[in-house]
Amino acid sequence: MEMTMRWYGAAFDTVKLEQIRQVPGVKGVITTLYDMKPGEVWPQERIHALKREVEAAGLHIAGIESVNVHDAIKVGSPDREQYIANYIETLENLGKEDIHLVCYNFMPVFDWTRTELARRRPDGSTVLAYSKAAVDALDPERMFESIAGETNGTVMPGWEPERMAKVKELFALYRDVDDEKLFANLVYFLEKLMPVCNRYDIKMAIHPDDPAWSVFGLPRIIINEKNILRMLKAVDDVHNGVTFCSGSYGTNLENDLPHMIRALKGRIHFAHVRNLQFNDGMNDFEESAHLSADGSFDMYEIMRALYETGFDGPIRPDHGRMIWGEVAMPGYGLYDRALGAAYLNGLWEAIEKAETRGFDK
Ligand code: CS2
Ligand code: MN
Repeated sequence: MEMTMRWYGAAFDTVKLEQIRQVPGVKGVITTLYDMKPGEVWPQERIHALKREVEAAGLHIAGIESVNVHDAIKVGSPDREQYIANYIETLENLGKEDIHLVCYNFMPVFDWTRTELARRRPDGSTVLAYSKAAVDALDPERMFESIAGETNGTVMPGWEPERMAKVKELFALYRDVDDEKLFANLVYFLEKLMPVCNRYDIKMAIHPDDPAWSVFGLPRIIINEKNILRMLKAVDDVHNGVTFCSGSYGTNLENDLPHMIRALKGRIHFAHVRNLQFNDGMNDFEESAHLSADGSFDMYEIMRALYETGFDGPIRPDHGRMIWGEVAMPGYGLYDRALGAAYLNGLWEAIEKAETRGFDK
């Protein structure tokens, strides 16, 4: 595995590449052209410039998160052909710049859903949290307004204000799209992408739906082992793979994370590792520190499953807490993600050495 951190680009991120460079073991960033709208073609010159900028700081681009998918592709409207052609052109431009990993998601309307961006924990840190009661009480059209005041002035991924202004139209677009239709549209999209992915060896890594169940009656498909295996089989090419995000699959306590990792062996191209603490079963959870003891997951078992299945892609500490007075994009401050990276590196080193040397040497 390769430890990385996500970086949104100099114009959007509060964290600097020079700071990321100082996190032990981190040589790669997962980045994006954050201002590109879903459906736009990413110009090769801009990808090239981004690459140079990252390399000038002594780092490299380990992958892209995300190239967002236009809603026309998800709902399967006739104009999807144009948007798929644009997506392919973007992949070509990434391939020409020697980039081989693309994370994306296939969630309708909203990307991840949280009801609080700054819930205070007993140690004074603040974290993203989800409460079913809050979701149930919320008019989805008000979802964005309800959290807009907590973004610390940043633009959150998937929650771009221009998109959120059109939430009503977006809901109308998905009126006739159920899980089966969404699945068929995903398969259609992936089949069209595979030739370019094969030509440039680009691994597509779908990010799970977060939380891993339907919110506001919208279809959700990338939520459990059965559905992902179905998707991997439907387009049975190694370039059709997944981003294993423990904090997203883990929202559903029925998902056995180490078991899923083993079942997806060979098709996990990217890993997001974070911990959650459940307060009232799945009705309420918050994003804890990465340390196993701080949340509900056994992080050692998650890392061990990745190790044992020969995972060799980029990994990143997913969201971190806001600590030490930092003001940053919720989930994406420097300090707690750096602690997460160090902890995950420590687990990995211990697992690797125990495996290769044995405990008694
Ligand atoms: C990420 C997602 O910040 C997060 O929660 O895990 O926004 C992720 O980047 C996208 O869903 C991937 O397309
Ligand atoms: Mn994630």
